[in-house]
Amino acid sequence: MASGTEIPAGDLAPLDNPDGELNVADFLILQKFVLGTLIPTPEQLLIADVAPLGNPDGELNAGDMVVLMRAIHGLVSLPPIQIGPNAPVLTVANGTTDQNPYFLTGESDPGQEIRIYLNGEPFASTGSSVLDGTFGVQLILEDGANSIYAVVVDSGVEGPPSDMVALEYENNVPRDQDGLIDTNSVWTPGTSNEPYVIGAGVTVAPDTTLTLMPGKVLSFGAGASLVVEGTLEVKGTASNPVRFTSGSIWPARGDWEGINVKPDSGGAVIDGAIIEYARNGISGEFLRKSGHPLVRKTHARTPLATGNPATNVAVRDYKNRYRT
Ligand SMILES: [Ca+2]
Ligand SMILES: [Ca+2]
Repeated sequence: MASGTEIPAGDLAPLDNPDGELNVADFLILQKFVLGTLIPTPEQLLIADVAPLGNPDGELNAGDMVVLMRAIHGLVSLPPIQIGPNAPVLTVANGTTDQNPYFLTGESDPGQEIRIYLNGEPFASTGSSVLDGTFGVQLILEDGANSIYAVVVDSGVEGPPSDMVALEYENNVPRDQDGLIDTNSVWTPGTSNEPYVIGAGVTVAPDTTLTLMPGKVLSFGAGASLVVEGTLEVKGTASNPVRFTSGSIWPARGDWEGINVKPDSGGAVIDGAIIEYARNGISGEFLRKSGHPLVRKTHARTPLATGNPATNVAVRDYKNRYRT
């Protein structure tokens, strides 16, 4: 958990490779700092600043020389210096990608927990500490420009950030979708903002996540359905919902089947969706298992679920706008 290191105060020599001992060699380097013939690095300043004793003032002067000389002679003992963690390093260059989710990799001191910021918001954490000094996180990118950086988190306190990486996401996902989705996938509107057209139906395979980003439209062919054996995440918002609709030019209730979440799936979290013209908006036993409200801020212009919604679907902020 602890990511900082403790080093002995006053230990400046040999220069750039201190030996853990205090002697006159350390004093001579401090003297050069005080005289201005040698400029300390920020870390050397931290180590050299030993006075006032127990409450160093960020400056190097004769007082620090006196305290260090007394420490060298064993007349006082200097409390050790806490050096904070090094900033993590993202092993990714600025550039363009068509990968989404995007696998972000980086390096840090082993034992650290890393938090990733995406477009100014905390996106993910490595959770437990980084074991071997490398980390990897799947990021959900937005269309166009994305800014990414990482920080070390120690007991909830953030350390220094990595460099910022600018990543341009170019959506090349085919707009005609059918069959099995068996790799983690993110569908954004893309610059074209064309709908994703589902002809016969798609199935999200087990251990696979399909993420639908705000503003997107899914247009379903006659009798088509979205079957979830893995995980479905719908990240719409009130002002920018994800619309599940009929592909018919004269849409009517029952044109397409609906979203079917299988009992052994990873479940579905549906936020900010419009579900219309389906036979059953959402069906499945997924909610009975998890007990979580999974459908939020969603307008269903179709019956939301099969069975009894009160027991089968936990719903929050849900408005049934279906009219016969
Ligand atoms: Ca030394
Ligand atoms: Ca001082």
